[in-house]
Amino acid sequence: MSDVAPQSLPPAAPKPLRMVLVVACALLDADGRVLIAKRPEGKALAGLWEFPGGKLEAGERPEAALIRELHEELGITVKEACLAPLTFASHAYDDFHLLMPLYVCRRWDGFVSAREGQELKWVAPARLRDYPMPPADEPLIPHLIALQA
Ligand code: 9L3
Ligand code: MG
Repeated sequence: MSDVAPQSLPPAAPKPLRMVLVVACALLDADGRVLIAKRPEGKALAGLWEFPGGKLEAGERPEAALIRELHEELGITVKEACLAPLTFASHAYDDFHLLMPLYVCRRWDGFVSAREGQELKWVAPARLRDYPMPPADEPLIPHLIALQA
């Protein structure tokens, strides 16, 4: 019998996660409250409150995707010049890595309405912690609180 220790294999490299690019928006009203939407039953992360937005389509610019999502979900028309980039969220889920720029928007045309039957709430940034959010959205809260300072 050999007393040479079996050669140990290097640890397997973690499988690279698929990157998913999502854009989100903090719509701010005249009182500085921010709009959050409850993810509906049947969707991933159902019941959690998020900043509205969604996935980029193939070849779409982030701002164009956000303007499209805000129109589809909330029925409002946003001009690109009214979207100000604020920060990025990044979160690794089990099966994909989400990268999500957050924009701030204070001006839009039309009235905010729940076009997809989602529950909507206008919330003071300091109260956002009262609403359970997806892990990507939660770290964005201090950035919104800082905006008001
Ligand atoms: N997501 C997280 N926070 C947000 C948004 C708009 C989206 N503020 C996550 C939820 C999903 C993924 O991004 O895992 C894609 O979103 P959707 O297309 O299911 O709304
Ligand atoms: Mg969406």
